[in-house]
Amino acid sequence: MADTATPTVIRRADYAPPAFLIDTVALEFDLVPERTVVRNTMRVRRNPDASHAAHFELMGEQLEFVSATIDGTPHSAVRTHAHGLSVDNVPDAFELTLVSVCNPAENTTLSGLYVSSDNFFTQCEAEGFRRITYFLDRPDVMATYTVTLRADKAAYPVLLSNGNLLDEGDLPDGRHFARWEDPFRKPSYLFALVAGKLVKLEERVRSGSGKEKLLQVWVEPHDLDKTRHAMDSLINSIRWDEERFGLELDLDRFMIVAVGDFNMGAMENKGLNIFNTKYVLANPETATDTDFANIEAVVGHEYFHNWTGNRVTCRDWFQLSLKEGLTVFRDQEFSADMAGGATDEAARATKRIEDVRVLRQMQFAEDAGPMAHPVRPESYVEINNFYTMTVYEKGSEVVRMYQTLFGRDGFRRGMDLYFKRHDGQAVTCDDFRHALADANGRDLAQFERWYSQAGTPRVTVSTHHDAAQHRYRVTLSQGYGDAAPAARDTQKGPLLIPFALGLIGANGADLPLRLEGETAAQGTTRVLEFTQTEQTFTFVDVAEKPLPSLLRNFSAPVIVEYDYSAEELAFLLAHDSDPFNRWEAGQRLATRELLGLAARAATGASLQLDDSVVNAFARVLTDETLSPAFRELALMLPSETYLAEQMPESNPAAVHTARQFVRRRLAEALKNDWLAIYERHQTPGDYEATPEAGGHRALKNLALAYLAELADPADVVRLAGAQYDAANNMTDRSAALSALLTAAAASDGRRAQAALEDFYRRFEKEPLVIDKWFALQATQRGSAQRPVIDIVRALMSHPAFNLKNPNRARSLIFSFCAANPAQFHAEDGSGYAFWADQVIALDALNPQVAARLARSLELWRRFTPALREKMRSALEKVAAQVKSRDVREIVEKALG
Ligand code: B3K
Ligand code: ZN
Repeated sequence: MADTATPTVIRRADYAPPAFLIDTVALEFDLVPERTVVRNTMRVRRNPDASHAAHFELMGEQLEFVSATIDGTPHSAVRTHAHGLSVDNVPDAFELTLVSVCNPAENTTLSGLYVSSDNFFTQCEAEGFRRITYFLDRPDVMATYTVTLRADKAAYPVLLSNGNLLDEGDLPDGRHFARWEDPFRKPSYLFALVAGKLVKLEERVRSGSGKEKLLQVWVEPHDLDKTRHAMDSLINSIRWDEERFGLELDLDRFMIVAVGDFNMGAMENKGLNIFNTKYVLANPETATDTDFANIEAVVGHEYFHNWTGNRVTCRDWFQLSLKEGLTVFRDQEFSADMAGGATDEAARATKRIEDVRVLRQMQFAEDAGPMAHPVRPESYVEINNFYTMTVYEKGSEVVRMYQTLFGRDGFRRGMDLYFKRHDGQAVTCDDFRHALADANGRDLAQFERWYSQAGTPRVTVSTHHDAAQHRYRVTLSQGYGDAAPAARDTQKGPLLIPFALGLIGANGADLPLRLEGETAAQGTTRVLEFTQTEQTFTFVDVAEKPLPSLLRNFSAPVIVEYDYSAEELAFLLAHDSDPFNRWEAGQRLATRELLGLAARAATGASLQLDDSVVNAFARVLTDETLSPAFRELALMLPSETYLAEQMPESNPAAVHTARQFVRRRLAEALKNDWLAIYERHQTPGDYEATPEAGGHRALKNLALAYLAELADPADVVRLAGAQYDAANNMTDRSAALSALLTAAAASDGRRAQAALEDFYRRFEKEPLVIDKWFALQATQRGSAQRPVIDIVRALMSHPAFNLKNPNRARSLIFSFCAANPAQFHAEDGSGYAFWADQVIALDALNPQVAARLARSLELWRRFTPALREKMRSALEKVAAQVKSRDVREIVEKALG
């Protein structure tokens, strides 16, 4: 597994079509954990569109070669080598049969064929298929597959693969077989098989054209009571894609399988989606409202890939955002439609706010560091390192901008043309852009820069009101500010930025908008097409000086700089008709205050909170016209990670002090309001997984979390303790436990300890809940007497901890290193030393998971000097010992 040689850089510019094509693949598996034999028969021919190649080159990794025949006769000119196998002297078209052996039981990378809880699973994207058989493992080689699975019937009663079941039956010696056929051509990364002791929830539905479809959710037997929500989410996804995009399920059968050991969220294998249990299993006792929402989103995401990814796939991995950005956009729209339909803007906005918060906190940070890359990267060493926030989330924003420019109908026209042109093909981001441009009669050449330029654009706004002429001028200028070196090299010129804007009058109402040269006003929100480095838009008939509401609904993934006063922000928070910008105003107000306080905290100066912030928060808190879900989002302060990144030098300790100070001040100043909210938003009776009920729980639990900040925690210990005991759902129970842990810092902590013990006993048999138990402890506040690193180190030896299980590793190690900044960045460097040890340990087991963890230190250059030096030594320690290409790429880029 070790790649000791200098890693090869793969470049987009070097793309060449494959010299050979594979039309059909017949796979036969004899499934045995330690020694699975795979027989692979391919129909191969030369690619008429490629230059002649002397050899047929197939990729292979961790395979034991057994035999090769060409057109039925043993072939002598087959050479195996470090990266696979070459066949010399091949005819123009031939049938090649290769037999090889792999070892799923020992496969801790969870890429290729592996064993989890004694069952077999596969994960092939991006380059896992070559760990199963020798193949031309690249997405522009599309074939139809038939798959025969043979295994011991008692140990592996269920045998699944892509497509439709052709045949099944018994074999001698207690074995049995199943044969599957996928009628659609697909790239190898979409291959899947599952074998084991699984049970299913099954449902038959009719698709839009009246065809019957069999839907199944497969899980381990004890989890059958947690499958209903995933099934409902699947049915809703099928309906939604028919209604919104006219896209129908193309197979007779669609299966989802849950697995407890999985590197990421889920995988869109054709007709056989494989999911991390975290994104399938839910019932009210074990899953939070957030879990329910995430399951709906991920089930939707993988289902939507059936068209955006599978029917039309990527030509090469540089085009990854073609399927991922587009499919994230589709899942975001699905969730928004499920929450608020097409018209409830406030309900849709809560989803939008959550998505933008993730983008800003994670993607903007990525764009500011050594891993910065365009939505369509130019090069990579390990493709698995490029399943990034940029490719996914910024990619989704890029797709959203087409819809913002052309409207829902124009976007749909573009999608229709895209499928008409490219169904069954492996294509590029340019092909997608051309379809959108052609369907809408537009030239989108400039828009291409969104795919090729890295870094977060900054839009600086200045305004001028001419009271005599009743004109209002808005001048926008764009650039990238002080971009990271990795981003700077890619920046060539101005972007086409759809900049949505409104103007608000003194009474709080939107003004009708008429641009100079127009005969009449058109609406109250305008999407300005901002294409120059600097551009001025002049509005006429503006008698009084308005307040601008900028970048409504976050119409482009940019940073907006405009000098609002605190009063103006409070006004926007109270009046903006755009719910996203109402939230945004509150965040700007809080961010500014918090950064000022953090700067003071860094010098040890005393802290004081401006009344304007308390008053603005009080108004939102008590405004019963606002939905509880919106209020919860508006009252949540920006995260410590986000705030630290906004400082000239990141100082996590100072940010923590400032944010804690503000939380406590808001808790104290508004104590009675929080208590009233806590009472008013109870949800008695049976648990309901609706957005409304979830909004009440969210606001109520936010109140509890603020109350837990009070210097005297007696009240909250009583409330949270009672809530913990009485809870009939995981949202309330985990929120109560979290509040008890927070309050423990100011009390003796016995109640928290008792609840932690109870929680463990109660859910000992529920791995996903035990993950929460680890995560809650890893992200807790801690104290000087009891730093969280000590707790985390102790938990590493807990019998339930297992480094090989990615969910468990994430719940303890990643939670601490990425979600507890004040403790992780402890001055003594203990967090970094722990991080280095864990990256090195994971590197030997599972490079993909290790590489994710490795990224926790990539912004080290932006921290205060003392931390910076300690981070550098930790990175150097990892760089000296790393074995995998995955981790090496990350730490070498970080050390640069
Ligand atoms: N396409 C997969 C991700 C595969 C990651 C490989 N390292 C899941 C998804 O985006 O739907
Ligand atoms: Zn995806």
